[in-house]
Formats: sequence, structure tokens, C-alpha cells
Amino acid sequence: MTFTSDSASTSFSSAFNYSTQPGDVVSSSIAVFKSLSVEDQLAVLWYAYTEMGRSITPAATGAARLQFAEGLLQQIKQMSHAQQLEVMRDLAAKRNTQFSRSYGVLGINTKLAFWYELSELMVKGIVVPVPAGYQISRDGSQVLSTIIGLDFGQQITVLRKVVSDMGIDPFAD
Ligand code: 45D
Repeated sequence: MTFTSDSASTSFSSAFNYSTQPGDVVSSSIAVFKSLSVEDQLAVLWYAYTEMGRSITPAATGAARLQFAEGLLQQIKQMSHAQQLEVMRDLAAKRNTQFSRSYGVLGINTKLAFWYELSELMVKGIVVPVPAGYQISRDGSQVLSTIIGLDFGQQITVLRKVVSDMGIDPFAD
């Protein structure tokens, strides 16, 4: 047996062993999140941020990697609220735009830092707010409360996965 298949089966079986453990909640949260409408995905991200805000801040502040997202954030700041919403919808819907392609080349932590910064800009009133009466779907509220109930490391795992799947990777076929 080659080294490669050996180590592959090791990681597979350890994933299998954890299948009744919280890892299940993490992967089902990711699956449910991806099945949501684009609107609900954005709303769930926002509400997750409002719940997690205090725990994220120390980890995310001073993230030097934000410099790689600076151009995109500057563009967002120049846009109308309607355009800002359109850009976020394009990212979540994986619509092939210049913005989605620029986002796609960012590293995962930079993508997280980008969304974190957007939330901060929302708090400051620079980025379009979620409408006060926005009605989130049942699946959306369920996945949101699941995410809120996860420990911080699991929350990061879910968030990394969902934001890394947004946008367009210009180098993928
Ligand atoms: O009109 O670098 C709707 C660590 C409805 C450490 C809408 C980290 C219609 C390393 C679509 C709802 C890994 C900890 C409008 C970093 C409608 C490191 C509007 C982690 C207007 C960075 C919706 C960082 C809108 C982390 C505007 C965990 C929605 C960062 C906007 C987490 C939603 C960041 C936004 C999160 C959500 C950011 C902007 C969760 C942003 C969420």
C-alpha cells in the first residue's frame, strides 16, 4: 500500500469515526446554508456576525491580510446601497462578475476578513442594512440557531466553508 492511499484511508476513517459527533452538525449546517436562497444566506451571515461579534473581534482585528481585500472594500464604499446589495448577492449566487472574480482569488481568511469588514461597515451605516422586517425562512432560522449554538472553532469551520464557496475562482475550469 502506498503512503498516499494509507494516509487517505486514515483520514477517511477518522472522519467516519466522528460521524455521530459534532462534525455532523458542522457539515449539515454547511449543507443547509448552501440550500438557502441568496437573500437568506446574506441574512444568516449577518445575524451570525451580530451574535458572534465579540468573539470574532480579537481574532480578526489587525488582520494584515485585509490589505488584499482593500480594493474591493474601497469599491463597496463608493457604491450606492442598491449596488452594494447587488455585489453581495452576486458573490453568494456565484455570478461571474469582475467583482466575484476578484473576490475568488482571495485566501480563505481574507474572505472571512472581508465579510467581517463589511459587517463593520454595516454597523457604521456605510453598507446597506438588512431591512428591519426581513423574514428569514424556517431553514434559515434553524441553521442560524444551530450556528449560534456551535463552539467558536466549529463556527469558524462553517463560516470558512461558506465564504470560500462564494464568488468565482477564475482559475477553476
Ligand atoms: O433588501 O484572519 C437581504 C479568524 C434582504 C482568524 C438584504 C478570522 C433583501 C484569522 C438580502 C437580507 C479565522 C478567526 C437586503 C480571520 C434586502 C483571520 C441585505 C475570522 C438589504 C479573519 C443583506 C473571521 C445584507 C471571521 C446587507 C469569523 C447582508 C469573520 C450582509 C466572520 C451580510 C465574519 C454581511 C462574518 C455578513 C461576517 C456583511 C460572519 C457578514 C458576516
